[in-house]
Amino acid sequence: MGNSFSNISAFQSLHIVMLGLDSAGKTTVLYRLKFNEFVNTVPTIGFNTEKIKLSNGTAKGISCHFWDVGGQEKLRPLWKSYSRCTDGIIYVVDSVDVDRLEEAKTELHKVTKFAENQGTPLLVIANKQDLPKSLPVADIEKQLALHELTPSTTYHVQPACAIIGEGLHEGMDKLYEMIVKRRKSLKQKKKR
Ligand code: G3D
Ligand code: MG
Repeated sequence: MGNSFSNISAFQSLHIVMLGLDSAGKTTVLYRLKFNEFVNTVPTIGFNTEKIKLSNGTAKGISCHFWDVGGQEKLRPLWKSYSRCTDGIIYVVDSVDVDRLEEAKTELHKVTKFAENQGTPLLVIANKQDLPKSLPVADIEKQLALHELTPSTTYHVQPACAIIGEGLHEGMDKLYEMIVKRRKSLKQKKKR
């Protein structure tokens, strides 16, 4: 019995890393998911980590261990070790910060090219959609050249506003769905 997601037990914790340039909204996403309310953030020096049981959507009840790694240039060398062998990568983008989209693209492509990250599902959060000059998801997808990512990378781009939490649960459902699909296909490959 159960649905198509039943092969990940509610007791099993998923390991999720959250990356993105400084000020994209990563820590706001983390605490919004944790407390279901807005928490004022300060720039992350190093990382924040939280165990969160998802409370909504198809992934409801699933435990996730999130690592929110600082996005300042001097901290980005850390991304490689934090993203290694995770179940999923969340990449948060400031949809208004058009001037830094090229930089965001370069850093994202670097991360998905690491050997240990091959095939790890990717959720791109197009954050700050509440702001009037925010770029629509189609433009973000294009500017980040997501179609040029390694063919094994499955991804979803989710418009969101981390301050009020809009789009976050939908995004987590998509990520969860991609993680389950990947596990199934890895299992089938092992059987062959
Ligand atoms: P980071 O962890 O990626 O560095 P933070 O980013 O979570 O610290 O957020 C950086 C700033 O963006 C914060 O504002 C935060 O409130 C704001 N922010 C995060 N998400 C959203 C959003 O969806 N919409 C809007 N309008 N702002 C958002 P401050 O003023 O503290 O720098
Ligand atoms: Mg932060």
